[in-house]
Amino acid sequence: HSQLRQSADERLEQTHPLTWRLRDDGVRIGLDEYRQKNGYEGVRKALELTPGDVIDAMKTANVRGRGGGGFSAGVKWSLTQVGDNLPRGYLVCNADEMEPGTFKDRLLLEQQPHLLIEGMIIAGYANRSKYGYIFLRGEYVDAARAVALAIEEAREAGLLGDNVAGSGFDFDIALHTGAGRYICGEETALINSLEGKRANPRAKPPFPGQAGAWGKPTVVNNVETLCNAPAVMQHGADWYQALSGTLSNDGGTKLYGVSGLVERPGLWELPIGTSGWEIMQRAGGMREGHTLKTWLPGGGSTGFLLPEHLELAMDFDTIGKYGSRLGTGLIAVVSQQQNLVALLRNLEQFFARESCGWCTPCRDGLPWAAKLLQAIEHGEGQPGDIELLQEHATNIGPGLTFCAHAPGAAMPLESAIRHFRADFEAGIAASHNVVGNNTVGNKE
Ligand code: L3W
Repeated sequence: HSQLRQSADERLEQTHPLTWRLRDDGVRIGLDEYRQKNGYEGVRKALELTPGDVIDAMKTANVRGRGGGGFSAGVKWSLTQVGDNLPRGYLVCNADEMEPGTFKDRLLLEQQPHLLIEGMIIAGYANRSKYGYIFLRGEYVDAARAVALAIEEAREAGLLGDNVAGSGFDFDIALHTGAGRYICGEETALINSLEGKRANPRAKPPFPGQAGAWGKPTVVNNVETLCNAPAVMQHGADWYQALSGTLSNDGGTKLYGVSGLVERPGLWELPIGTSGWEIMQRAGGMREGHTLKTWLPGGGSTGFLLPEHLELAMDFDTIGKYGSRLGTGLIAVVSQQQNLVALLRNLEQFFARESCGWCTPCRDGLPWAAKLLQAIEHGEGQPGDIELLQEHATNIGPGLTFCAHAPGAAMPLESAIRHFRADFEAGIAASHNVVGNNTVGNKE
């Protein structure tokens, strides 16, 4: 039985580098179990290479940022390779997972924190950092406990602290829990928050890799991105890149998920570039009595797509061509039986509430958009409201604010109107079909 189990594990390791060790009961994998299953092999291999070779491997593997940006992790790591002063700066893991409909990093943090720690040691070594921070969403209490325990275990085993695994490289990790604001997930706001300042985003450039925390070069990577580094080191860049086969030019696997009115909402590790349709099969399709109207491919700050777009490869470049973005890769479905305007109003209210208030189009534009949507939702929209919403979507779009918060909020708004204008018109028609004696109800 144990031999069978071992060969099944070996097969899984070849296809599911992020999740193959996870237990059916969801219990956190401790250091011993992690090590029995090839844990920290990636660190061992990385420490035999030069930092430059580690960075080159990440570039060849084409690991793209899994937080939603899709920027090459290898290129990001190479930004810090200037100047002779060591240590060069900081590594920050962005674990402030708060994107609507996104619950992928939580799984890794709660159940396999050593994979993240291993990825951070590799990234820290590549960047010649002495300290790494995990900026964790405050509400993720179980994850905080799991990560804190794993940091302790790694320290006791000599994998963190001075002279990591006898290599002469010093690296330690501090866990920092946030206070519950979405904007802290924006990398420069996160850095400000970490420094003890108000979480306002900073202008870019300079990018954090050039000048980040306390003015030093700082690499900020999402949890899932860092969790890919151990497999790249252990099995090689070409192996990792080939995991996506012919599906995508991007390398590796991706944690994809589905939420909403499907049979089995959940999370699956699949080759990057898997189609939305294939992912929906894992979720068992729409729940009985529901048909798919539209879907968001990767969180609330992506654009709505149509059912026929489920055929597309879920990778950064493909989804980007259809007026949306891959984002976090966690699909949120909307059924024909749901009210799209109400759903959008809910999203925009969230974005309005979470604006840091620094840029006027974001601070004032988002609440205004949410208010217009609320009126339309209740059949109280005025003629011209749709055009006003479209204008808002343009005014909060890319390049007009310091950070991607408002442009992210513009994406579902703009795409919903583009695809489903009639839904919005219905909310306006009702209030203007009041006839002479205040009788509401021209339903034609
Ligand atoms: C050096 C350049 N570095 C870009 C770096 C940049 C960042 C990364 C991605 O937001 C989106 C956002 C959310 N030299 C560089 C460079 N970089 N050009 O690359 O940059 P960017 O500008 O694409 O975006 P961003 O500000 O990091 C990422 C969206 O993700 N989102 C939110 C997700 C939230 C979570 C969560 O809660 N965990 O993941 C989902 O789609 O709206 O549009 O590091 O410095 N020339």
